[in-house]
Amino acid sequence: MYHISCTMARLTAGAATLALCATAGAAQINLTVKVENLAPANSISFAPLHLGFNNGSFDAFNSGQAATSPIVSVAEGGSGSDWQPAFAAADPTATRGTIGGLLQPGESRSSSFLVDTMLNPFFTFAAMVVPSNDFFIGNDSPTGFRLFDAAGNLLLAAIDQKARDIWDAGSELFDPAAAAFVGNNDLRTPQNGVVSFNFSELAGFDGRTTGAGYVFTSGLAADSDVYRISFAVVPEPATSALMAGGLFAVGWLSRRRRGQSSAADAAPV
Ligand SMILES: [Ca+2]
Ligand SMILES: [Ca+2]
Repeated sequence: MYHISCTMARLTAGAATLALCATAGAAQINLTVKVENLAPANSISFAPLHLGFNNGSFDAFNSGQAATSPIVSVAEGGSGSDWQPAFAAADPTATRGTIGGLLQPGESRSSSFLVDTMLNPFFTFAAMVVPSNDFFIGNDSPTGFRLFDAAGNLLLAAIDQKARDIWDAGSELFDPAAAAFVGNNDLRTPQNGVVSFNFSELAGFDGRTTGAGYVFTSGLAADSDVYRISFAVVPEPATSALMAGGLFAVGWLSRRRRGQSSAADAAPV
């Protein structure tokens, strides 16, 4: 609808069209997303971050309820092999992706995404916490993090996660021998519980050697910072090109009018 009116305006008007179309183009922005592991040295690492810019319709889990396969595929193995397709089915126009491989304490990683701020103003994320059997970070409310207002302005510079924000999916029993990053992740014992906050159980892995080679020490308190996702808008080449093209057209029109007028007057240009 918006783009149609832009096209119609382009057919009938001049400079006013430029402003309209520039606004429509600004709905598409390039956004850099940076993830940082803020946990203490030798504490938790994170599996890849699964993310989606979306319309707020995909709800991956609920606190106090049994975890279903989409969030279990993040919490028990980190792959998100069910989370990504479930997201796509619930919200086909969402922009989804992942960032990184293993993110160890002190590490950071960035990636850029082309986001339609009108269609997809909300941000949803999920990443497995390791070592663990079924721990993760993620937003319970699909509308909990609104990144863009109606005009496309970025509302949120960062999402900070503390140890108290870490979830236990309640799907696999605590067992270091079956935990990812310190044990055999192919093993599992069903927990048949519900999703709930839990970081204290992570201390049960203290002294275990991780897959990255460091000896794990949780060292976490409830208000320990563990993870940050930050957002920064980068200049959008397509918008710049559109603006430059529009300005060029206006300049060409005014030169052309001068040329016509001069020709009518039979005066040299
Ligand atoms: Ca929920
Ligand atoms: Ca568990």
